[in-house]
Amino acid sequence: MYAQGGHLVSITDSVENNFLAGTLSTLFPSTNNIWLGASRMSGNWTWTDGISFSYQNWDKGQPSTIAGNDCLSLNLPSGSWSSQPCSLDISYLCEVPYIQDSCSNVTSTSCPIVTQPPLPLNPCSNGWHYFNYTGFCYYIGESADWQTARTICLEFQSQLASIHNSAENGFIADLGNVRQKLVWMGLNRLNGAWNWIDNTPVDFTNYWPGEPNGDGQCVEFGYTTACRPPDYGDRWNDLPCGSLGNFVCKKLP
Ligand SMILES: [Ca+2]
Repeated sequence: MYAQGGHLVSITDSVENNFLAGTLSTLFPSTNNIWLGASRMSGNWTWTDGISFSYQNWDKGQPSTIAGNDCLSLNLPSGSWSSQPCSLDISYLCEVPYIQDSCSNVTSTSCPIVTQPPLPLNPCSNGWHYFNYTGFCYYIGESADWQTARTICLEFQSQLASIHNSAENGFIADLGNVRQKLVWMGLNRLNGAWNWIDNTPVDFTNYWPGEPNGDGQCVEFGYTTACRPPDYGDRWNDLPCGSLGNFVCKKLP
């Protein structure tokens, strides 16, 4: 599956859901259920490609509370969702192109229906969140100063997170709820220059206007205050490293 450059499909709204259910029912009239790319193996339902699990279309009585029914299937032709044992051997659909409108030509799906068991949906360990865009796993820890946060990440064989583009910044901002909480990242100038603790290049920054203003040696997502508009909630700020905050660790699966 990954070798073909795709992933199990995610669904963001009813238009996409109805389009997929209708199209698949027509193309594969004998198929009743198909895997989608979501599971609750980490406790909450999440899409493996990292998009928000906001749109939902559960069938009556679903998702099942039965232990082990932790993977998401699309029922055909109804388009309703149910939770199924992840070991179930049913068809699955790999990534499809983003559907601009419901009239898009369905023959452009990037990989075919196949009848093989799916690969594990979340390649990260329990409590960690996979972001398909970067290929890394992320973990949110709580209430530590910057050095303690760094040590905790190292104990997990990870590093305080480096951030290299706006997609990764947005993913971490949502994951860490940074509009409500101070969240440390792996950027500091303890040796005079700004460095990521994992030694990756500083090729992306996203500071508040006026920051970094030199009042600290470590960098956090500065949570929103009255004088800072909410839509700037994913911006950064330098702060004394001894401040207590949540933090984000990052590692490969
Ligand atoms: Ca500052």
